[in-house]
Amino acid sequence: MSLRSRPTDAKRNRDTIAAISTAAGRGAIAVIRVSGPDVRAIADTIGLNDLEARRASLRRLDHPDGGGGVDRVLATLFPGPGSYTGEDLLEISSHGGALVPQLVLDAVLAAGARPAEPGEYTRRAYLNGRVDLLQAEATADLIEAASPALAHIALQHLERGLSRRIESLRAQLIEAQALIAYDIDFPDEDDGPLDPARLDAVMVTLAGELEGLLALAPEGEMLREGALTVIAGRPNAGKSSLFNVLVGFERAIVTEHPGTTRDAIEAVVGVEGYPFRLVDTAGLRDEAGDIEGIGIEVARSYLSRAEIVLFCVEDGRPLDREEQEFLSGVSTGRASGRAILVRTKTDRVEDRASGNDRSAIGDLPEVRFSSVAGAGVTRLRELLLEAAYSGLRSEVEAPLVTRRRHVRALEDARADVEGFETARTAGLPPEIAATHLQDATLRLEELLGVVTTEDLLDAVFSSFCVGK
Ligand SMILES: Nc1nc2c(ncn2[C@@H]2O[C@H](COP(=O)(O)OP(=O)(O)O)[C@@H](O)[C@H]2O)c(=O)[nH]1
Ligand SMILES: [Mg+2]
Repeated sequence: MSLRSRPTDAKRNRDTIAAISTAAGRGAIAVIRVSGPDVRAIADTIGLNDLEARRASLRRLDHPDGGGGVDRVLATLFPGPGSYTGEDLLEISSHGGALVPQLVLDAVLAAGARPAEPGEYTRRAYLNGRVDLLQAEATADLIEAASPALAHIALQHLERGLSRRIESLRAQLIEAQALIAYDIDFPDEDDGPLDPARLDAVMVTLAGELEGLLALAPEGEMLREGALTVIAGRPNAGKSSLFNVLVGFERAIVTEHPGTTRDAIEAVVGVEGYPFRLVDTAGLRDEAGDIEGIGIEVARSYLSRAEIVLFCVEDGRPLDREEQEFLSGVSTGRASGRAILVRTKTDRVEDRASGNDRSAIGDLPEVRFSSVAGAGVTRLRELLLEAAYSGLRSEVEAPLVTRRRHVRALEDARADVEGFETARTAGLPPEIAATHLQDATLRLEELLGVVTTEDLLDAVFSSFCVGK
């Protein structure tokens, strides 16, 4: 694997790039950004000559091939290296809409820039040392955030909250290696040989912090797409009605007839700013007809991935064997311990014959709910938050990893730290054991982007939008 740049990349990274950085559509203004060594020359060619650094100037922008003005714009030059990208950067605020920003971009391209690739501004910011890789990812997270909770975390990462935490872990790893190296080089110094307690202390802190970051990681990942919350239960149990109450408007088909929800319907809802991806599925039953059968397959495919299962049963009706089996299946599956029993239609309990079933199912949390009377919603929201985000909510300011890439790097680092401890306990020579610590350090450096490969950068930046 090649570290950092290939020759072609080096050349590509010297191009001057341009893109419309605002979203398409009707709007008062649009922002076109131009970055690279030729920015000033390009600015001169399109009528934006002699721009004062970091001061917005109202100018007429011309097409370099003549034919009159394109727009009146506000142009600001941010000279490198103190700009977003670390290069000379020109920001042009033009009028918005479908046409004008495109004409401005055309003029800039005609003057010698090339169209920017997705994420290329931030990639350059990273390559020029303006941000580390975690901050670059946080930029994308902030743009994509659909929930206040993710936006909050992304902003924290943008301000190096996570980076500082990882750097401190890296410093501890290096300290441990220094202690070992000192012991190897000067085994008979005055202080005597390395005090194992000192190394132990560093290793304990390190392992604890890695553990802490990994413990909250599943919640961090859930923040990106929402905790997958599958509403399950027999036909007519009140699933779609529950879905509608949670979504807050009529979206699923609610029907008197069993089996009308033919496929899954999804909606992302925010509970106190935390995202849940709600799925309404067809009822689970084995004597299903064809159409219902499709829905059941959908339900099962979701269930294997579900973080939470809201299992609906009409209040007062005892769970039959199949339902009980299903629930015990859930609690041994992925959504382990995350099933919530929803006793539905509580407004109708008097109608029912008898036998209010109060038998607790294991220690499943349960809620009595009525979509008609609007009862149980508050309790249900609490249970949802508890099931998906309890760790995060109790440690709001803790840096949180939000991506698979982060989790993998931290898990690898943890394995390396464990490898070191095993080697040390087995009495291996310290310089051999310490190679595990070097590996762990490398994992964290990759996480920060201190060392990286082009492949990794391509993977990180390809998910960005053009203009970022
Ligand atoms: N009285 C009462 N009826 C309800 C309640 N929730 C749902 N229903 C009715 O029960 C039937 C089935 O509801 P639905 O949400 O479609 O169930 P699904 O098949 O599980 O999706 C419909 O006639 C609903 O109007 C409730 O809280 N109270
Ligand atoms: Mg339904």
